[in-house]
Amino acid sequence: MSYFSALLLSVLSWLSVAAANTQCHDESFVPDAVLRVTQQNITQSCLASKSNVLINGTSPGPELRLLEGQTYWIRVYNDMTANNVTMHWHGLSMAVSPFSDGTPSVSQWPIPPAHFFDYEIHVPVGMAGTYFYHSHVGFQAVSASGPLIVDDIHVPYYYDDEKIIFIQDTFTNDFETIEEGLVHNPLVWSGEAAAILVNGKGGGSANGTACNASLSVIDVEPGKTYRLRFIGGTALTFSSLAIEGHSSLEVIEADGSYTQKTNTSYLQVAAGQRYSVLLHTLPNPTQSTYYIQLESRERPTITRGFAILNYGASSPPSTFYPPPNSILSLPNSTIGFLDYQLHPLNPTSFPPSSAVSRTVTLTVHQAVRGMTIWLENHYPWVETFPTEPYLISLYKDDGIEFPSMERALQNSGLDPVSRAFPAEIGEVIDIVLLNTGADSGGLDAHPWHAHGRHFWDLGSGNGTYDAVENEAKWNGKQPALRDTTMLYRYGTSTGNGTVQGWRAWRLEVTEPGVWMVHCHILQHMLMGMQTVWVMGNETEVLDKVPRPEVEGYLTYGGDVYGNESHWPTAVHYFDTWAENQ
Ligand SMILES: *[C@@H]1O[C@H](CO)[C@@H](O)[C@H](O)[C@H]1NC(C)=O
Ligand SMILES: *[C@@H]1O[C@H](CO)[C@@H](O)[C@H](O)[C@H]1NC(C)=O
Ligand SMILES: *[C@@H]1O[C@H](CO)[C@@H](O)[C@H](O)[C@H]1NC(C)=O
Ligand SMILES: *[C@@H]1O[C@H](CO)[C@@H](O)[C@H](O)[C@H]1NC(C)=O
Ligand SMILES: *[C@@H]1O[C@H](CO)[C@@H](O)[C@H](O)[C@H]1NC(C)=O
Ligand SMILES: *[C@@H]1O[C@H](CO)[C@@H](O)[C@H](O)[C@H]1NC(C)=O
Ligand SMILES: *[C@@H]1O[C@H](CO)[C@@H](O)[C@H](O)[C@H]1NC(C)=O
Ligand SMILES: *[C@@H]1O[C@H](CO)[C@@H](O)[C@H](O)[C@H]1NC(C)=O
Ligand SMILES: *[C@@H]1O[C@H](CO)[C@@H](O)[C@H](O)[C@H]1NC(C)=O
Ligand SMILES: *[C@@H]1O[C@H](CO)[C@@H](O)[C@H](O)[C@H]1NC(C)=O
Ligand SMILES: *[C@@H]1O[C@H](CO)[C@@H](O)[C@H](O)[C@H]1NC(C)=O
Ligand SMILES: [Cu+2]
Repeated sequence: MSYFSALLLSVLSWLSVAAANTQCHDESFVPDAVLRVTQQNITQSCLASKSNVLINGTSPGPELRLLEGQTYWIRVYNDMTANNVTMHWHGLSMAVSPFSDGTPSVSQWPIPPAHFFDYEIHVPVGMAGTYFYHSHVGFQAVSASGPLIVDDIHVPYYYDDEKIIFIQDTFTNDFETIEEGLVHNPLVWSGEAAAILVNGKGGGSANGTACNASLSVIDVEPGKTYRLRFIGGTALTFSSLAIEGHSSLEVIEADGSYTQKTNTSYLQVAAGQRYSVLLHTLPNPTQSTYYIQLESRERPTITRGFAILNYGASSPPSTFYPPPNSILSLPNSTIGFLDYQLHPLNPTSFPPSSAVSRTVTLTVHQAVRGMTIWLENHYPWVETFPTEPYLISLYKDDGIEFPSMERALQNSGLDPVSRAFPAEIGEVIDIVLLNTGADSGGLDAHPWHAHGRHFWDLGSGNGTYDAVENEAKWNGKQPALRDTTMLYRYGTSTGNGTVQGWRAWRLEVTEPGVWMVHCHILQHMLMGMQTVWVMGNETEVLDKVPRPEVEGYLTYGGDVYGNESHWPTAVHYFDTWAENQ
């Protein structure tokens, strides 16, 4: 049997899951976790108090811990009075039921103020790792996010303890002002990050101006092994970071997949990326504290932040402040970090280049058309498109035609009518992201993120992508599975439209669904740097949850959105799935 038909068979058996259970989530239904979203004024770092979207009253929100192999219901309350919200389970997309991915322009209507929505998540065994959750509405995710850890049944690496290092940035203006500016004609830029935060705190400097705010403290003991889980929860900042006095870090996980141990002395964490590293603490530390230094890269100015690695845990805990100057010299160039070095811990079903059925190039370009917008293969994705969530449109058949593969194949993979990239179940696609000079000639670096199935990250380069030549660079070893990797810039400017830089992914299309693929810089998203992929044909996509069960999802504030006087009735997708196995 060919690789292709074996794949199809496994998919067909999965598809037998058509009927859907529904259940009324009345007072007898107890969600596994609850998140409450509010809009409140808070102070962060050295900045004046401003409006932020918080989760359970904090930014980052509380840590969520799931166990692989289980199904969970997470209830999200929108306690705001004037804003919609959704929650996206970043990196877990393939584990969510069709309406649980949390994308307001694709998988669901947003949760209206004073309403709640129950998200269903089934984490298969093998998905243990480091994730996060965040709002997918506007610029809210600058603060509305928190760590999500999927615990292992059997941990493949030994460590004594683990610590989360949740990285965020913050800006002088509040999220609503920034959002208005980014879609304004002409563009009103957000400004550069005013601070980098670790676990919600941070001081340092921005563009040379010092900020002496108290730091987060990571308590450790000598002579132990810690798993540090770094989470790139920033809006804009591409962080380069290192730990004073601790120059050997071993990467063991990237974006929720275990890797073979890979040594590095520093890390680069872009918006949307996660890494776990093993840190072997010093047996006999000569200082009681060491700085963790973080710096922005690929921006016109440097924002610097610090946290503390503390061997001297004391009660009551001490307060620590940033050093007056930089302590560590972090590399200036970001290009190619860990590329061709990360390999999966256990072999995966990595398809060889001979199995690739199609190569899709996704060319990004910044244009000024009054507004400043990002185009993908000449099309932007802005507030005016789509006008309702894409999946909902497909169900209602009232706005968007189901994407045509025929039209897409004549247009580099993008169907210009439905503005989607269609893909057939069973295809193996190389997706090649291409960077180009803006109208002004400028170049930017972009952390591209895929919802849906994780891709094998094939690497990056400055010339052109050649599948066979690139495969040779792997030397028979497999690339790691990722969900967010960098489209680098290979210079700060070039000609208008000149291609300079590529990143390639290999994607095995196995499950029907509608998934976003976008740059994870929140500013760029609002300026149009987003795409949608429709995987599977109309029957395959829409029969996952058939009528009449789907009705409650089709209108804003519909039956599946609960409120004070209304219990929602939700589809139990994975219950059905389990019963049919
Ligand atoms: C969030 O807050 C609610 C109460 O306001 C609480 O019931 C819930 O457990 C909290 N969630 C987490 C993950 O801590
Ligand atoms: C909250 O912050 C916003 C700026 O983000 C400000 O306009 C508003 O007045 C503040 N509200 C309160 C109650 O302090
Ligand atoms: C909330 O979402 C609905 C549906 O997309 C939209 O009509 C409404 O304007 C949104 N409200 C706000 C405050 O953005
Ligand atoms: C950074 O600081 C320099 C010197 O004070 C100033 O000229 C420049 O405008 C600042 N840049 C930004 C982006 O704030
Ligand atoms: C990684 O570094 C450790 C020491 O920190 C060393 O023992 C090991 O051999 C290194 N591994 C590789 C692959 O270089
Ligand atoms: C930062 O503030 C702390 C507490 O007020 C103070 O002890 C420290 O000297 C300050 N550091 C600098 C560089 O100003
Ligand atoms: C990075 O560039 C700055 C300014 O050009 C230079 O001072 C610094 O030494 C460089 N750092 C490294 C690690 O190369
Ligand atoms: C950049 O190139 C595009 C496509 O050729 C063209 O429409 C646009 O006017 C150019 N922009 C500038 C500023 O030259
Ligand atoms: C990338 O290629 C372009 C065109 O050949 C060249 O101008 C540029 O210097 C290269 N950049 C890097 C970082 O090698
Ligand atoms: C969709 O694909 C399935 C195979 O998975 C096939 O049986 C069906 O006929 C296709 N439907 C359409 C509308 O093409
Ligand atoms: C609560 O939901 C029900 C059913 O969707 C709706 O009729 C009612 O208007 C909602 N109440 C509020 C206060 O929004
Ligand atoms: Cu971008």
